[in-house]
Amino acid sequence: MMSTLDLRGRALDVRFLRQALPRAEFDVTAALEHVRPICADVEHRGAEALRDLGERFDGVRPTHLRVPAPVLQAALDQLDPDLRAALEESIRRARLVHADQRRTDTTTTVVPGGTVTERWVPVDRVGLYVPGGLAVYPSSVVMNVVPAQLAEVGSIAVTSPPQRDNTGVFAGYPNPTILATCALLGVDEVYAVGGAQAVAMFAYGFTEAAAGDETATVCEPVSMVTGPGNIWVVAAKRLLKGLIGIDAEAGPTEIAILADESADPDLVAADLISQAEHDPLAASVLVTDSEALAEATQQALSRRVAATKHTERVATALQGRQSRIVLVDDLEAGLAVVDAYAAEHLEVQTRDAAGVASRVRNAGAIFVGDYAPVSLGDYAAGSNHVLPTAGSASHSSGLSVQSFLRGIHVVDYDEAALRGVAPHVVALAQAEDLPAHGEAVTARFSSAVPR
Ligand code: HSO
Ligand code: ZN
Repeated sequence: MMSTLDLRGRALDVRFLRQALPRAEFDVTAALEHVRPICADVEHRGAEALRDLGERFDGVRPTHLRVPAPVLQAALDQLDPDLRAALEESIRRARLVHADQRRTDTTTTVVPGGTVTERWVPVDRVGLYVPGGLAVYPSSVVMNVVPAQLAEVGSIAVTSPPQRDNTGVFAGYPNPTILATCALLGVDEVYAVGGAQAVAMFAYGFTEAAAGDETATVCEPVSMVTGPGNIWVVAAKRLLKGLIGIDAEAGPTEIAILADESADPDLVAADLISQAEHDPLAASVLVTDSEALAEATQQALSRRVAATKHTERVATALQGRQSRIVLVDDLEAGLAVVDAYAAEHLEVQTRDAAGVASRVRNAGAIFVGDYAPVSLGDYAAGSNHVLPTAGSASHSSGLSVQSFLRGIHVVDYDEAALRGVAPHVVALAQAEDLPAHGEAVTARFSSAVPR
């Protein structure tokens, strides 16, 4: 089912490993040219452009770009009770974990009379993108909104594409489960806009004049856009980055599993399939020093892939160039491979899984042992599921409270403290041929230069 990469007896330097385990093709650069005119259209024509683009790309011309409060309430009222309970538990656990990520301000006394305080200030306003269509992920609403709320972001808006199949009160609006999740989380500013145009809407904002007995709609520009999306959304985020902050460019999802012969091949197969289910471009990688496990996993995959709901999508992902069973000499080599790969999700299914996991350096999130599958983290572990993909786990972390905070250094020196360090500032300024920098300090202590 999956092809094997036999690295036994090979020297495992990072450059070689990166080439040997490529990601799927995900060409954001090419998509940039398509989204550029879309974003410009939203910038110049605002609401009218958003409606036209909704009609063109989502097959729906939304009557109201902003979802009215009664529609959000209707979505919550009709939410299946079991699903509501699951979402509530997911929210509760995520809040527990993310509450511990909150930062407190710190003040360092550098010298008597000279302090630097780091003040953590939340971003004023964020826009959260929630995909629609094939991928309807209320769990992603939770994973984006919870850290933003715990960071105390003052204003949170959500957008999701209008669904062409919606009927009744939901006609022309996003998926009702998405709307209900927003209502559960207390988010009341929700837009029926998807794709690249949604990112542009958040970046530029729009105003729509009142029509008839309706009040005007104003979407203020946001400082930051987060949330997963398809390639058009990713391209728009890249294009507008700078004007807005972004979380990360999320690529197709990935799971790597580091396993030895103690692992259960059926569980390994189930977990590889679980993430392959997202996308034909998803990557599933098994790294093992056990040929027997590799063989047994192949057999388990054949059985499970045939029986699972999205057989075709899963099979395409598992057979793509981005998915592999990697054979290594020993766990040491396995660790080198998973570190070079820097998976979005890494499962460790080995003896002393916790010990092995503690040695991993590069991964978006690590799942330890037989009872912590990635699906648990996707929905209800309390951890965040917005994680770095495409190897970016080697330098970035997943979405967190920190993502929505800025640490502002507040510098407060009195006269004596500045006087004490003045010669050093002057010396450094002279070394950099920036004498006016030094003069800004000495001006406070002499009147050598006329005021
Ligand atoms: N595994 C995905 C998140 C997700 N899974 C949402 C199910 N729903 C990326 O981490
Ligand atoms: Zn998932």
